[in-house]
Formats: sequence, structure tokens, C-alpha cells
Amino acid sequence: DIPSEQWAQVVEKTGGPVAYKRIPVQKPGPDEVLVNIKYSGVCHTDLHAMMGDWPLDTKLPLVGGHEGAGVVVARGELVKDIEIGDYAGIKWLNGSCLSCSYCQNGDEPLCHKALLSGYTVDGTFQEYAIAKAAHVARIPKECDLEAVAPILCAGITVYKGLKESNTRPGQTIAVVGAGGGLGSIALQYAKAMGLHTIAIDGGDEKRDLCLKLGASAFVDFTKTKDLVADVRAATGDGEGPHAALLVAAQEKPFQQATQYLRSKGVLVCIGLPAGAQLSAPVFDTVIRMITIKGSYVGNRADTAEALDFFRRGLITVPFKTIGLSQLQEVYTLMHEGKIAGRIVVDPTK
Ligand code: 8ID
Ligand code: ZN
Repeated sequence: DIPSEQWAQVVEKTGGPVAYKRIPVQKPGPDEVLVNIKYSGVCHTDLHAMMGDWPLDTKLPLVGGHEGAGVVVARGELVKDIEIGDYAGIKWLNGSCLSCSYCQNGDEPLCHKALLSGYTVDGTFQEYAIAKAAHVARIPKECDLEAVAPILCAGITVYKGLKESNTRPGQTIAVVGAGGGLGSIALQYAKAMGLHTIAIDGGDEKRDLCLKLGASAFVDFTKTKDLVADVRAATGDGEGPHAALLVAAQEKPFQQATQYLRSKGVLVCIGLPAGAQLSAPVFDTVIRMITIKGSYVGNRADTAEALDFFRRGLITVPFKTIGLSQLQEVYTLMHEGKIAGRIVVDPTK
């Protein structure tokens, strides 16, 4: 009883808006599964995709979305290791070739043939979505599909970024954009890993959320007179954090973050603001031995590990659920930086 038609949000032209309409339900190919999406998180990447912010074209028309949690309802003939009725998650990495040197080494996000959910293939802002069985996240049955949805991009990405930061328990990491979707979840993973966090974002709603989620300090970028000094002062010895996880969707912090890092600190860049450039003074970067790196989603093992933190109850996702029909309103609020935590959409409403 899979219907032939369904509700979806479709980007018909770059720049938007999204159109809420009926479209056909697709059939999975031999190595694919069809997932009945129960809930999908809305990531800032979905807004970048609609707006054409990046130097990589999307498919058009496009069904966005890449944080989809649901139930497998059909599978291709080659699929043997996931059953009809299993919980499954469709994440940003919809598929990869599995045989190139990147895939062989567990760097599947770097595969040149990677398929991207809600970008180069249709994603999770529809009732039924398709992904390669090899890449579908295996969601444990005891997980609540509504609360787990944001783990499928935000969770995996910040968990991987924290690993890339090379921090150890007891050290301090700054989370830039800490009140947003990725940031609020990053505070949780960092805490579970035994790190102190300095949350950086703007406004009282986000401050209250970050402190509630266990941040040791909050620095308001909209109010501070000297952000670099305030971040440094928030560490015990005034030397600054051992690392910074940069998940903001604006360019400014990419010019600033190395300045408040402690010597030998690591800047992990994750946010992808349109047309942004990184910059840092060469002299200071060299003599203080600063590392600057990028981090891009996660592989299948990172996915399973990030889900296991959630399963163990270590991660509280701050989310609010609304109907998929209201997606354009979510984008408006997101553009204005007004969403604390994550918005989750219900495709049946
Ligand atoms: O794999 C990846 N690298 C990856 C995966 C998923 C998402 C990258 N991303 C990218 C998205 O495309 C987006 O550019 O990470 C960025 C953050 O995604 P999000 O968490 O879904 O966005 P959000 O919920 O809008 O949160 C962004 C937060 O940044 C704050 C905002 O107030 C908001 O809370 N922020 C901004 I905009 N400018 C800031 C600044 N100067 C800032 N916080 C501190 N300082
Ligand atoms: Zn995302």
C-alpha cells in the first residue's frame, strides 16, 4: 500500500520559493531503498541549496532535505542487509561509488561520484524518499524518529568535526554558531566527550539555550565590544580554547577565529556561507602553530557512532516540529538567524 502520489516541497527555480505540491512516488533501483519519511530536520544547507549559494549546481526541480528519519517500505533486489519495517535515516551522503580510493579508506564524502540528498538527488522533504542501501543510516529501534532526525546531518557533522579537532577530555572548545542547529547539538556531543565549551552566538534566547545545554560560557557576538578578548577570558588561564568548531553561516567569524585560539589550537571549519573566504595573519599562525582545517559530514562509521551517542541518551536535541507545508516560513526565519536549535518537519502535515 505505497501510494502513487504524495506531498512534497519542490524548488522549481534557484532562489525559491519552495512549492508545496503533489508529485509521484518513485521506485527504488536494485541497490536502493524507499523510506517512508516520518520526520525530517531542516538544515541551513537546504536554504543554501535553494538560494544557489555554492559553486555547485543542484538538480532542478529539486526536493530538498537530508535529515530524514523513517521506515523502509520497499527495497531493490540486491538489498539484503536491511529489512522492510526497519528504521532508516536518509542523510546528506545519499550514495557513493564504494570503490574509489576515498571510499576504500572510509572517506566516502570525498568520492567524486557521491550523490547528495536534497542537492544532486531528491531528498527528504517528501513522504517517500530513496537512498542507496549501503549509505542509509541504521537507526536503532528504541530511538524516537522525531528527535533523532537532526542527528542525521547536524549530529553526524558535529561529531565528526569534534573528532577532527583533536581535542582531549578536559580541554576547551569554542562553538561558533552554538545556538543554531549544528551548534546546539555540538554542545551536547562536546559535553559527552568531556570537553568544556564556550558558546558564541547572538541574542538571549540562544544564550539561555546554550547555557541550558551545558556550555561553560556564552559570548554574544552581537553585543561584545571585543570578541577575541571575551573568548580568551572565558578560559581559566586566559590563553583561549584548544579548538574552535565553526558552524556559523556568516563570513566574519572565519576571519576572526584563529585570533582567540590558544597556541597550537585547531580551527575546524564546517559552516558554508556563500562566497566566503578564510583569512588569518601568516606571522601569528606560524609562530603560534595554528591548524586550520575543513570538516565535511561523516562516513558510515561516524554515522553509526553519532547515532549510538543519541541511543545512549547523551544527546538532547532541542527541536520544534511543524508541518512540511510550512517550510518556506522556516527558511525565512533561518535567513534572519531566528531559529534556536532545530526545526523538524512532519511530511503528512
Ligand atoms: O559537512 C558540513 N561541513 C556541513 C554539514 C551541515 C551543515 C555544513 N553545514 C553548514 C550549513 O550549510 C551552514 O552554512 O553549517 C552551517 C550551519 O548550519 P545550521 O546549524 O543548520 O544553521 P543555523 O541553524 O542557521 O545556525 C547558524 C547559527 O550561526 C549563528 C546564527 O545566529 C545561528 O544560530 N551565527 C551567524 I549566521 N553569524 C555568527 C557569528 N558571527 C553566528 N554565531 C556566532 N558568530
Ligand atoms: Zn545538513
